[in-house]
Amino acid sequence: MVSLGLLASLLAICITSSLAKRTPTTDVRCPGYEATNVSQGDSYLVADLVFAGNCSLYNKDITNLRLLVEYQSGSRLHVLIGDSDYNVYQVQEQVLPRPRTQNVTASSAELKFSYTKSPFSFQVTRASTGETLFDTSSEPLIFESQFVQVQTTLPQDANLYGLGEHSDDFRLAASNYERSFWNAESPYIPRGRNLYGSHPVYFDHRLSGTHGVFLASASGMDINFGVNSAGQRYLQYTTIGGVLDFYFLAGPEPASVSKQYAEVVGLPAMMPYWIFGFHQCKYGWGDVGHVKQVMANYSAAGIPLETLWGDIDYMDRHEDFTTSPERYPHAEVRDLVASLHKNGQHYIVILDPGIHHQAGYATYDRGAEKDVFLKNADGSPYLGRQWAGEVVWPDWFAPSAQDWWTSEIKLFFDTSTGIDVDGLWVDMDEASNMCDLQCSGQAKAGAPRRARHSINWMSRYGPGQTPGPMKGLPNRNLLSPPYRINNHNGDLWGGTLATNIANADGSYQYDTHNLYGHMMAAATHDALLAARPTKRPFVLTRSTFAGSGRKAAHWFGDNASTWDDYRVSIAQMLAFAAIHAMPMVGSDVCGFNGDAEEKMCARWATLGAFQPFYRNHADITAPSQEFYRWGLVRDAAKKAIDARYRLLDYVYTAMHAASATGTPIASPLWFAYPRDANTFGIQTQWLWGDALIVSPVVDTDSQSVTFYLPNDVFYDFWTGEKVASQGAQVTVDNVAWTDIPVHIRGGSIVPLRAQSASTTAEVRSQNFTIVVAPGLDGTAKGGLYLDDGESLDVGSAKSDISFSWDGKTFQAAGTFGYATDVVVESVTVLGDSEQTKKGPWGLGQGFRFRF
Ligand code: MIG
Repeated sequence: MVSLGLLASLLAICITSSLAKRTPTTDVRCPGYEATNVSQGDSYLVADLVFAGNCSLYNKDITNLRLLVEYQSGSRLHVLIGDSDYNVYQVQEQVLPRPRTQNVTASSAELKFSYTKSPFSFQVTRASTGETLFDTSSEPLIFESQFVQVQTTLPQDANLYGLGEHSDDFRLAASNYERSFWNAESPYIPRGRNLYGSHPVYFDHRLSGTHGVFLASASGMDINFGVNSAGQRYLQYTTIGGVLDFYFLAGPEPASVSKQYAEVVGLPAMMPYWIFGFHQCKYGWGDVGHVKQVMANYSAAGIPLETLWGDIDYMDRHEDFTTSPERYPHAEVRDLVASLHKNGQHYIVILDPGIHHQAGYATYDRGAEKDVFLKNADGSPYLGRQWAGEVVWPDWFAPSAQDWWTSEIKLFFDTSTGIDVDGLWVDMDEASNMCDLQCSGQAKAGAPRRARHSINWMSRYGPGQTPGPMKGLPNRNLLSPPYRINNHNGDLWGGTLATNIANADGSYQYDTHNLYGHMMAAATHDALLAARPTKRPFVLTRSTFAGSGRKAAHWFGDNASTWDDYRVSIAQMLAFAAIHAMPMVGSDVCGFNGDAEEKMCARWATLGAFQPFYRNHADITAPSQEFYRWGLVRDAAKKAIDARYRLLDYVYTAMHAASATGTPIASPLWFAYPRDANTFGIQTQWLWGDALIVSPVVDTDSQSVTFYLPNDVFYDFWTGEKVASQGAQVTVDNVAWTDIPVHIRGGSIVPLRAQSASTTAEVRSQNFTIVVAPGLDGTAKGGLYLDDGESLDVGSAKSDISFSWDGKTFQAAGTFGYATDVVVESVTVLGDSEQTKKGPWGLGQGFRFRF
């Protein structure tokens, strides 16, 4: 299946590339726009942008644009350019709620807006340094109905990150590089291609500070990095529609940009504690007996297993909300779940968006009854193909879609009569369609269905503006627009839904394609919340959009069991955790496609243990790769999980900070050492929380690693040994297959459980031991957040404890609302003369003592 899909997409690339005219062949220089009727208040500027001549590269130019500039906060500047009639599509407010302006005065803001009247261009500068951060003057703005282009110049030595989802370098290539956004099924996560998600945000890191640029657009687009004829580096956005809705984020510290971005797209969901446990999945577990065997094998091998996952194997004829009567009888699956729960373990199953188009299949019947499926222009159901065969697709904009999805989930996953899952996994939600246009016959463009818009948009439009429907301009070619983005599936509709299909709110798949998975994940999250109102929902989604972290976690799809994908998993994790406000991410450990090899899988077992989402998963055509299958892998996994679980509360504390403030749970070294240029290109080491640096062996089949330690003091996590560095490459040889180098940064205090356990529930009853790693100045600090690990609203039943060490005195202070019998057994201060004080100290109140 996978290789067929790959062949098909390669074929599509070959066929379409000859047709593709992706960049203007003419050297006509478009004249751009002229800014008129400029009016300015303390905290905003509005202007008309009037087209200054003739250009029409692909479509007719939109002659009247409207510019709105808002000083939204001291660190956030909003610049919106759209048509003056507000017909051009904008991401629906309920899909991506945008922040309201706090109306700060322009003079108090860190980011300044300035513009050139004709041809219109704009600049964003940093007030404190006068530095230009964004400047569109090198090329005139082009704004046609299906072709929008704007360019900014970049510093010659720019360090740019983000623009996921991709499998390329974490620090983006400087030139001859293109990022395309069109969510797509992407077997083997090809390099240089559009993958499953779209996050049009980048961080630009400079020695003088870091800033972020977010283009709040779901439109298909290409972003090109190049060098112009004047030798100047640039970044160019080319979209096939939508408005230019920019949010500029001032930083200046790297983590402040992460927080400011989370303020725009939403703070990440707080995860349940148990989700940090180790997960095992596989496509192709033939029956429930096999699953029970996996569970037993883990237990026999003494490897902690937190969660088992059910792939589409559990379903009857691949229909959502069914169990196979022969292979996964309902009663036996319930039995499996009961025994997992009895052990403190968990169960999660998959759902696909394609709903079998089959009268008598109850989920379909109820959905048809509630009118929740996408339709052709003539009102007939829009058909496609997924695992179940001929399918219809939920229209997440349909008024009753959420009700229908919620009630299906409540019914099937009923805690007392159904499959009592602990979370849900949504797959194929790009949406991935195995039979694109053909299944429905060539879909024809039709009149949009009646638009409904209930949101009050006024505040986003400046004084006196009445918004239009913002559901997309009429008379566009929605299947084959004249400018072709570089989609690896060829046409926009290749391997997905026809882009001329209207959603229930009058918008089109052409404009909303990149939101499909984001919306399915959100609907699934909201359904779980309705079903289990007091618990934090857990949803894992393959397809994402900016802000998906608010409701979901993500894995990086169908990678391969290769060393290269092992390395890439680090860059992908860094992009999502540090840049895209999606902390709970990870790759299929040991790789999805192909055969995992013992040494690689051993390394990957240790690598995954220091990343947020830790799940071993493989394809139906791949051999089984559970950790107990090889001696080395078993030993590596045991050691790594032991460390992961002892650090669970440290990581959970970082997760809490991520969800409360947007601080990343994992980040590149330059987040902690922003003035050390040696760190800017590092993509095989990372900060795990803010105190640990992980530096795995990354070379193929190697036992050596060379990593960088900035100018600071560190302590080996495994031995406590002090390592002073002037900022140097360190080479370590003979790294055992079961080992991974990890260092504690001087200046940190790390709470650890004194012992690990076989489930996260048992970990919670272990006592703590605290490690103090004094910094160069002899002091250190850290924190510990505790709650019950699962309640959505913990009220005051939480502890938020700060630890400090001034060289002589250790202190724990803060709030202590979470009741626990667990104590701090000991505090160890690392250093030349390591010292330990034995407690116990209770965690019901603060304490301090001298060494
Ligand atoms: O085309 O449900 O990425 O994790 O095992 C395969 C079967 C469909 C793709 C997912 C993968 C999952 C598989 N799915």
